[in-house]
Amino acid sequence: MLILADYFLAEPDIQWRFAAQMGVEHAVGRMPDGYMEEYASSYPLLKSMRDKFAENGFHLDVIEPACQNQKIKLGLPGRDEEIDRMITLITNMGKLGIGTLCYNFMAHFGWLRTRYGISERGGALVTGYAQSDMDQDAFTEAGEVLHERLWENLEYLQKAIVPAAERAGVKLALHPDDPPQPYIQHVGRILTSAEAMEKAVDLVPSPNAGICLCQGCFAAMGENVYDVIKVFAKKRKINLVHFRDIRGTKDDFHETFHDNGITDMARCIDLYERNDVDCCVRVDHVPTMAGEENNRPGYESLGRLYAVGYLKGLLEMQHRYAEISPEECI
Ligand SMILES: [Mn+2]
Repeated sequence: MLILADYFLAEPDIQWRFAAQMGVEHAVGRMPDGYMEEYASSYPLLKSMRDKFAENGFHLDVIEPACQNQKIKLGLPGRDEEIDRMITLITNMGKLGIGTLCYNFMAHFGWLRTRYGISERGGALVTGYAQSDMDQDAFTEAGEVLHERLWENLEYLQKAIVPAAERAGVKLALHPDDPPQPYIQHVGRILTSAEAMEKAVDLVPSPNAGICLCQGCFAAMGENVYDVIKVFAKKRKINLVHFRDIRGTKDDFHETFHDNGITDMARCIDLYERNDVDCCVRVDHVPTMAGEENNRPGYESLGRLYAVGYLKGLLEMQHRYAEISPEECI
């Protein structure tokens, strides 16, 4: 069964209160920006974070994201120290009952958007990405980063953290690349298709190695999101769901309200449940609505309230339907 969760900063803010008021009881927690490395290295700090959630009525189920870990991704000197820190984080999560780590393998560029004020339904503002908005002939300080090297680096990481996750009893949720472009300014990105995601989790096969099924990423890849859910659910590889949608293609797309994208969201919820997916689901990237400043594109409040309510309704419908025998439906 999918478990309704929301995304929280580590320190209580108004989003914590909104979540409590909406009846959300499970948390995907972000370690404090600027101090992620300290939290990832420290049992007492991570424990204090978990305890703060508990004091406010939330169970901290997921840590997202891991540290930037650019040396791991780019294969630079010092990557073993970053890997050791990631193993410490996973080990401490296991001790603290935080069951899932969501991490990504985007080198140099992380989550990337080129537009922040695109008009969606009713004039709500959403983010978007267009490959042509950036000079793709330009080089970054990362230089040319080839796919082959990234695959080697990912395998090196998986070989280290998958056994650690098994020992700790922690599930790994590898997030696809967003946007799913094979190259951005000569920096390769490898997790840009369903096939690549399958390959990635099978680098070191384990019941603990899985993915974050970020629906919007797979939609932007041009994948059939329903087939993706079925394939990864049958492999028991869905360890977290990001509930979001887009319009467009990987070369030019924008976010949407959760009920206004290219994907049938009710069908997605139905497929998770019918295929016995057991993990947290959280909304992501909400539109900025009337009266809001758009200071935090994708993370303002009103769109989030709407999205969580919508998701909660779909989940309740599905859970209720699953309890009812077919005869009772007639
Ligand atoms: Mn996502």
